[in-house]
Amino acid sequence: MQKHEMIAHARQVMADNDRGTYTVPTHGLYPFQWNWDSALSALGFAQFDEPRAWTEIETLLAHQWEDGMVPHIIFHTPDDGYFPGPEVWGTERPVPTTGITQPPVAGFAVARIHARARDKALADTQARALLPRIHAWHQWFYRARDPKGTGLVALLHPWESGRDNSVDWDAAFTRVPTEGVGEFTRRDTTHANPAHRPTDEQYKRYIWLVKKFRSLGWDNSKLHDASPFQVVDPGFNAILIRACQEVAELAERLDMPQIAAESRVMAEAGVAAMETLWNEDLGQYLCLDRTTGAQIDSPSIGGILAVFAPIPKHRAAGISARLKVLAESCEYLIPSHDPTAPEFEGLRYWRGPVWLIVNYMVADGLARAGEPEMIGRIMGDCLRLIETSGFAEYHDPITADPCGGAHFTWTAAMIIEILH
Ligand code: 9WN
Repeated sequence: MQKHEMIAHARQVMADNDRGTYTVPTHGLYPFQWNWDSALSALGFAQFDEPRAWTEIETLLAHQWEDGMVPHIIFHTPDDGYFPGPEVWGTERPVPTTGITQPPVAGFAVARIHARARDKALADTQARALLPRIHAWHQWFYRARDPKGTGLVALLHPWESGRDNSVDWDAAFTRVPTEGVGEFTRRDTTHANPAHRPTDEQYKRYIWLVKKFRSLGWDNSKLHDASPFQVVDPGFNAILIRACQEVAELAERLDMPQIAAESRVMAEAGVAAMETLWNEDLGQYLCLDRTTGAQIDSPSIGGILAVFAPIPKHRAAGISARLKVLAESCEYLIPSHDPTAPEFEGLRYWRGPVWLIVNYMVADGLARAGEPEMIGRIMGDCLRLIETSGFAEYHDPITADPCGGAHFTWTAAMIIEILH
């Protein structure tokens, strides 16, 4: 496929999923606005329609909670094609939202869109309006999800990670009960192949956590300590740290010194604390189970995505070396789980498949760290996957089989990013 054809196709996917002021990840499977999908999709919009890109992030942040949290789903219009819908979450917001969050990539997206904006006046106005809200979200993270001030935030629900059924959560999930979750009907498996999705057993635990947090009135001053699931994910923290750093730099340029100074402090503490997640045997970062205090022995993409943060140069070189090893066991980088590990499943969601958004962030981190060796391979694999199998939600790293939902917004946005 020619470059211009691929871009045209990607723009069509984005247009089809555009609901005017926000995009849905894909029609049918995900009929609402998702947090990190929107931020990453805005990067794609910005390549051809800057006002539309800003609107995407504006809409997301318009639904920020009073305590600073930015929810993971905004249920703009009713749709019973997705479970769990607003009635399960019961957050009682004017426009219903979930009560948990997602990777805070919006700060990075705003800085990047601002940096390459053609309409500088619009970019300045938008960034000035958005930065205080994004900063409040970042501060919320360290207040609500790092109450002991370790420098790293914990996830309280796998859906917060964006990597819902990663092997990383398996051991910690055994401590989440299933009693009392009641009967429910999943809707995802009517839109996508059940073999590509999480299991029913995992869904029971996802719902148990939702009900637990709901019983606490979604009060974020209580949720952290009450949750049996508290996992520190290097990938998630890397996104937060990078966002804090980008916000610091942009705030400085826009003469917002307090936001700049506070953001810098959060980013520096985060980078220092990331070191506790490094695992020398595997040559990558690992998750930490905060309830046991132990590292989680699971070689997933979370520990590779850590390179998105401004980690020390020798650690970025370590991640590049790790990618070289991973490249030997798959056809397409980057598998979301090490293909040589027994838990690897090439088609099942976050237990093996390649996700273009992760590839994009890892490649960006490597470039920033001055470690270019694997970037061409990663970006080339993204293009080969789409050429072979279309704009799927995710792809098998060995066969390129398209998985999950088709016609996917952020997959299209990443192709637009890569080809521009
Ligand atoms: C739950 C929308 C979202 C992504 C996540 C991805 C998947 C939802 C689901 O889809 O999660 O949030 O129901 O499976 O794991 O990263 O944001 O594309």
